[in-house]
Amino acid sequence: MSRIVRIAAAQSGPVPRSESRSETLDRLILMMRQAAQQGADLVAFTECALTPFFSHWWIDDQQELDSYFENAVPGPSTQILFDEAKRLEIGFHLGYAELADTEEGVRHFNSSILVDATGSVIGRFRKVHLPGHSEHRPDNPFQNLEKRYFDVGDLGFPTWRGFGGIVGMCICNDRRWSETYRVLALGGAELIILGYNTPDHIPEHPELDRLVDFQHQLCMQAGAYQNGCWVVAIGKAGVEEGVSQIGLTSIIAPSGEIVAQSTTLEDELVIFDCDLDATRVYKDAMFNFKANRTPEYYTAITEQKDARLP
Ligand code: CDT
Repeated sequence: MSRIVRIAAAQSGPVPRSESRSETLDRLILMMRQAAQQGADLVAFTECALTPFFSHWWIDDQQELDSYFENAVPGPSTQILFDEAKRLEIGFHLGYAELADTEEGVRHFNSSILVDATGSVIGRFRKVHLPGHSEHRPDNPFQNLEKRYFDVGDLGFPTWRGFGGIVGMCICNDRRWSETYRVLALGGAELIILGYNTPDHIPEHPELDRLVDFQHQLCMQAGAYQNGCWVVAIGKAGVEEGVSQIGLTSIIAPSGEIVAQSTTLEDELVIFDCDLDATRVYKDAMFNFKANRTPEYYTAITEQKDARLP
């Protein structure tokens, strides 16, 4: 049996601060049209796809900071994406900065949505693992201020039925945490979609620079294999406002193999026919959770005194 979903991972090249929101949307719409022309069921855009990745510089003025956020999606600037997707009968995934009016007040989230081919929102996710720091580090070549600009996502790691299977989302740094994949897979995820903005230099740990590409792939390949999931990872690429980002947009099979990857540092579509039934051999055999996981023993082990961290 096969359940094929043709996925177009739409890598973004640099988005300069001088580019207007509608110019950036034009780039996304062009890629959406190209994806539809190539028969894609789903086009997936990156983390904070509507703007440059503003966590890379210090912003003092709240109004200026809020200008990078969307009050509602669909909303005035993004309705055009929904209309075009509906016209083309293609689903999409979009990462964006979300300004949310919650019961606890206004919150800033690093969010993504999943939209089906009729233009209806299937799912919403808010990034849980926020990297970086909250204070200004003027001696660094660039900032990583997600801990200052965003609140921790409050929706957990839900999964949804869509595109003939079960789909989950996470965002960028979430991909480095094994819990992300396991919680999504416990929710039945067969396909995990994530966008990212990953610099090729870590100011605080330059000794890790040589490993950035390797560790980007390592965590996703392991997450895909150990959970029998497809992982579709869509990057920002190239030098954006002085920050060089890795690209390496990738589609990873449940075997853990990278089956398609970007080759440029620009806007680029990476397309692959993902067979959701290719998850079965892993989910039903090697990583059959029901037959093989023993959570009651994991708890017993971590509760043993000797096993505790100092
Ligand atoms: N956007 C985002 O989460 N970026 C982080 C940078 C971490 S620097 C080690 C990432 O995990 O790619």
